[in-house]
Parts: sequence; structure tokens; C-alpha cells
Amino acid sequence: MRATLKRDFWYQRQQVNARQAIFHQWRQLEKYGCIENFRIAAGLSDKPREGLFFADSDAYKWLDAAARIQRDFPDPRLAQLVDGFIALLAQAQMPDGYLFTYNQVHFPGTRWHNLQIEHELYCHGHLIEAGVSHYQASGRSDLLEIAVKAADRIVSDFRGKGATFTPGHEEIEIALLRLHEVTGRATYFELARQFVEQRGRDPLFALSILRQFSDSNRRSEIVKQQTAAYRQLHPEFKPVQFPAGNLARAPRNVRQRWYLSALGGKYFQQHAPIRRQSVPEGHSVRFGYLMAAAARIAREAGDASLLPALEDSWQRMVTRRMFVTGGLGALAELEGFGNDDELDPETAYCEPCAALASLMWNWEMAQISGAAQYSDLFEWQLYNAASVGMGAEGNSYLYNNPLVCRGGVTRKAWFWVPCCPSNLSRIWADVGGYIYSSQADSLTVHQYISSELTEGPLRLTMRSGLPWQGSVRIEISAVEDTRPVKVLLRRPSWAGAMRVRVNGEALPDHAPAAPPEPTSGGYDPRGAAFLSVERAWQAGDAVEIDFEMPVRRLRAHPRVKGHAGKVTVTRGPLVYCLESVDNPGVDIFEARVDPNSLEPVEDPSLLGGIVKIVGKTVDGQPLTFIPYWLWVNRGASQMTVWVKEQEI
Ligand code: FUB
Ligand code: ZN
Repeated sequence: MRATLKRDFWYQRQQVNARQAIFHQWRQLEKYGCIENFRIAAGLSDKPREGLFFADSDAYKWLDAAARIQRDFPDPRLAQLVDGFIALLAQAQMPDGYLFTYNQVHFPGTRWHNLQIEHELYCHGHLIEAGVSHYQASGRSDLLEIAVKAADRIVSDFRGKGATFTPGHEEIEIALLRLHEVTGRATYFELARQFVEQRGRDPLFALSILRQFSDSNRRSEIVKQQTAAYRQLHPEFKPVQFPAGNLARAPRNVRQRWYLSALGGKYFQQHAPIRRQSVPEGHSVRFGYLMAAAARIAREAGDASLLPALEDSWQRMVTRRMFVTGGLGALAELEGFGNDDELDPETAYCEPCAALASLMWNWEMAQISGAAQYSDLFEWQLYNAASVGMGAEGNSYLYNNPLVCRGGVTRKAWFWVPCCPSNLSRIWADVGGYIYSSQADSLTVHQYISSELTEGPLRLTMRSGLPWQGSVRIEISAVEDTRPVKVLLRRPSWAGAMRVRVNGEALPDHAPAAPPEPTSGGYDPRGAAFLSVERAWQAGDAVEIDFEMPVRRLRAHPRVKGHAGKVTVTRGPLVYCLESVDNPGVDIFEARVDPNSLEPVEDPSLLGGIVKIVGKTVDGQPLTFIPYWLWVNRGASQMTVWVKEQEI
């Protein structure tokens, strides 16, 4: 069920998304040749194709985001871009449904090559997702028809095939599951399930991957020769120059680790069949998409046999392989998980797409289990690991996200691999779909976000002060019928006391027991719980909630290297950091914070209006902490999420 956002924090982020980010992204896609690639494939341009082999996916994610944005923020300029691009896709798509500009332009007549590497299915997946989103948002079927044609091609070419016919970058599974939802055609669901079930079953995977790398390199060389030949004929042609990316520090042996991970299949989640994948491994975006798809299959098919692996993976991720921000991926190059407790904040990769994939997975797990820990992690990753990816104004981004930065990182307008910006935009546009869920006799409030809900057993409006203040008011505007409905309110892991009043009458608070063993990273969603309020609701009933939001200091587990004596400052769902620009004259990496000095202070003039946390070092120097997601919005700087508290 979807709610519409109202005023306040997330509505403002949606406005930035709709007014700035989506237009900025379109300009970048044009500037760097991504849209032109479709004109070339459609025979409308004779320029050389630009960008990586999977560049199409960035345009599809943009279309997906634009379609979702149009629902709540209609804009004729955006509608024109969307409609023009859909018309272009119709021209670029081959009559049999295939649409992948890399092959169409460079290797006409070839397809489904090097499936572990070249991302054909990943790109088709994003095309299909765009079609579904556009249909869901607008009721129009023009893009959906293109998506269905592509999906039918894939069904014909892949149905009944085995382990070697699975994608190296998961995503098509989610797309097919969403297409099944809107078309009701079982064959899409079955193919998604086949892709998930067939992973990790190729006994000759290592040989196959070596062959694919070699063939993929051979094909890249051909592409280079084609571009060079074009330049000889057209000396005036200048290939696009992508902006340099940010410094991504990595452990010394990361390249060897990447090779080993790839050969053993872990990088691609091809090392074991799905029910034996109980540890997060490899590329963290791919991992998250696989988990999201498997969880959705488990939910829709009622397949409980998938749950132990999903639950074990989740536990292992949260307890041993996740940064305090909810960021995922400890290793650049691999763009993926390191070993247990390998959580160096300077080499943290934490790509926003990995956090977004985790949101999708956690949403599914929340639906299956009814456990609050999944919605808690969703919130934490939304505000921290995902939000950090998009600049305050919506036109600059971060790709890799260290938790400690001594320099070398600025927000960029675009990237050589621009997978995150439009991925963030499509989730931002859909935040209203992740707040509530309902069953016949219950309504679950997963997130406290100002919104209006006009479907389900209760119609209501919510005003929430989060992430800055802990006051929430839910007012029932209409009820489906007079039967009692259970309202399940999440008691966040970060809350001190949770005071709830229904029509002015206070309910008892039950603080849940602390989880058994602390996590490696320091944040632990397992302390969250749902508080149930059951009654025959009436229009005008009001639930008022007050969350105590103390400044908390989280600590990494002692088994994590380099964190002894250090803390991360948090308040409510926000992780805070010290940024050099706010702390002139202080060595933020060496300063020792006085734990008793920390207090929240509203600052309407800082970064568009925030609650900062101020304090002092033990020798009396002033300290200012800002929310981590807002760092590096004011030019180059240094930053740390981990701050010294004790001398070690
Ligand atoms: O490979 C496609 C996308 O680009 C991945 O999800 C990102 O990690 C980046 O490599
Ligand atoms: Zn990304």
C-alpha cells in the first residue's frame, strides 16, 4: 500500500528529487552519450556508442524514477522527456523484443554472451522494471508493452535452461517478479524462480568464468577498434571524457581477492545453491538483489525452505559484515563484502546501491516475518547508508562511502559508472510505499514519515518530527468497518522510552530485551519490536507517540581492528560525523570527545536546517557533529564517523 508524503523531511527530499535530481540526471545521460546509444541502435544516429556495456541500465533506472516521480509531482517538462524516451525505446527495440545497445551496435546479431559479465539480463531487468513502474504510476501501457516484449524474449530463450544460463548480476529476477504482479502471468514468476534456483549449480564455473573474461576482453578490444576506425573517418569526433571518480582506498591484496572470489563464484553468488548461501558474499549490490528476489519468492510462493538461508545471511550481515551506518561492502574493486569483522572505516566501500538493495530485501523480510528488526534496519540504511549518496541539492553524488576520510572525496555530478543516482531517485520517489502494510485486521507502521494513507482498514494522516524530533501524531480519518484493528507501532532500536497515548490515554511502554551479543559494526536493529494497540477505531481517534532520542555513543565490537576507545555519535535514526569544515582548528582524527558534553542543538541556518550535536573535547575545544548523510556538501573536507573517547 502506498501513502502520499506530506510536508516535512521526506517530502522535501522528494521535492529535491523531482525538481532537481531527475533533470540533472537526464542532462548527464545526454552529455555522456547514454541516450544517444539508443538513437544509434534505432538507426537515428551514426555516432559511436559511448559508455560501458551496461550503460543502458542507467537510462532505464532514470525512466523508472521519472515514472514514479510523475505520480506525485507531475511536470510537463518531465512528461515530455519520458514520452520522448519511450518512443525512442520503441524504435530501438528489435522486433523480437531484444534491446541491448552494446550488442545491437557493436555485434549485431549476437546475444546472450558472457552472461556472468556483460549484464544483458541486468539491463533487460531494469527496462522491465521501468515498464512496470510506468504502468503502476500512470496506468499507461506503452512502456509496459516494450517491457513485456523484452520479457517474452527472455522467457523464450531461457525457460527450462540450467545453471550456465543465470545472470552474473542479479536484477532480472526482481523485474520478472514485478512484471508477474502487474500482468498475472505465471511464466514470469517461474522464470524468476528458475534463475534463483539455478544459481551455484555449475560444477565448471571457474572454467566458464575464465572463458567469459577472455571473450569479454576480446569483445572490448573490437569495440575500441570500431571507435578508432570511426575517429579516422571523422577526425572532428571527440569521445566523451567521464569525470574522475573519488579515491577508493582498498587493502593491498584486493585484486587477488577479487580474482579468487570471481573464480570461486562468490563474487557472483554462484558458489552454492541458494539454500546453502547463508553468509553474505561477493558483490554487495548483486547479493542484495538476490536476497530481495529470493525473499519475495519465499513470500509469494509460500516457500519456507528458502527462509533459513535468508535469515542466516541477514544475521551474519548485521552482526559481522555491516558498518555502523548500515553501509555494505568493505572492499573496493570487489565492490563487496570482506571477511567477518573486516570493517575498516577508511576502506569502507558502502555503495548506495547496496543499501538500496538491502532496503528491498528488508521490506520483504518484514512482510514475511512481521519482525520489527527488518523495518528498523530499513530506516537506518535509508537515513544513513543510502541518503549519503545524494547531495543536499540533488545534483551531486557519492559512489564509494568511507566512514573516515582524510581527503580525496568530493561529491560528483556524474560517474563513469553512474548506477547510484537514478537508483536513489527511484527509491526516493517511492518512500511512500514502504511506510505501512496491512492485513485484514491489522495495520503495521514500519516507518514514521509524515504521510496520508487512503487505503486499507484505516485511513489516516501521520505527522512525524523525525529524523530531528521524536514526536509523532497519527490521526484516523476514516475506518473500513467497525471491527477491531490491531495497529502495530515499531519501537525503534534507537529509542529511549517510547510514550504512547491513544486519545490522551497513556499506554505502558515495554522496552524489549537487549540482543544477546553486540554486533561488530555497533548498530543493532535486533532491539526493535512492535507495540500492538488493538481497538475498534473511529474517525478522529489520535495516537501520539513520543520517542526519547538521547545522544547515543555506539561502539564497535572489540574483535573489529582499529576501533578501541572510539565511538560513533548517533541520535534517533541518524549517524553523526565530525566534518573538518565545522571544526576549524581541531584534529578531528585525534580529538577526544568528552562524553558528558554532547547535546543536540537545532540550527536552522546549517545545511538547510538540521539538529546538530555539539560537545567538547576533553581539553575543552568545541566540537560540532552533523548528520553523516550531509557530509561533503560544502566542498572538499575531512570527516570521521569514529571519534576517540578514551586514550588507549
Ligand atoms: O555493474 C552494475 C552496477 O554498477 C553494480 O551494481 C554497481 O556495483 C556497479 O558496478
Ligand atoms: Zn550504484
